[in-house]
Amino acid sequence: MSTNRTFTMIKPDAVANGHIGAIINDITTAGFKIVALKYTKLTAETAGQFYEVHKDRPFYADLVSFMSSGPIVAAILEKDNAVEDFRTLIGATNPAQAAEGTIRQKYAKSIDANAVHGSDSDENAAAEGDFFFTAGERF
Ligand code: RTP
Ligand code: MG
Repeated sequence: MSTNRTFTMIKPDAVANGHIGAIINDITTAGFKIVALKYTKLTAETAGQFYEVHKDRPFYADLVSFMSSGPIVAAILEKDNAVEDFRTLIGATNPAQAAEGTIRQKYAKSIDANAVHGSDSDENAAAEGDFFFTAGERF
């Protein structure tokens, strides 16, 4: 089952700009089923833990600061080939390079404020889902 799941966050920029509903609509229209869903806010500490894999990258401090700057929506999504198909749906990390019709092309403003997160592997999808959701919060 977990190999057909991915994890996403609607990032603080997209929440602040009023795009929660449109992004969830794009996700479900693309065939993803919502397994878990939560409106919450990361602290600097929890954002730092979530992005620990990037801790030596030059953008880490800005990323942690941005991701803890406002509320986010976290979700676990299910679909065949979920990880790869979801990254296709959201588009390139830099919205200036994101394909027409992708979520980042439509709703993101910059490489930092890029609207959504999508897991990059089945292993990370499972770990990231576990970071936010207990077993009893998945349906
Ligand atoms: P995400 O994890 O958010 O789905 O994005 P991604 O896989 O496309 O990109 P990743 O390499 O995992 O980077 C995580 C987030 O860090 C910011 N970033 N900034 N200034 C930069 O060069 C840079 N590179 C990455 C982005 O906001 C990216 O989503
Ligand atoms: Mg990533």
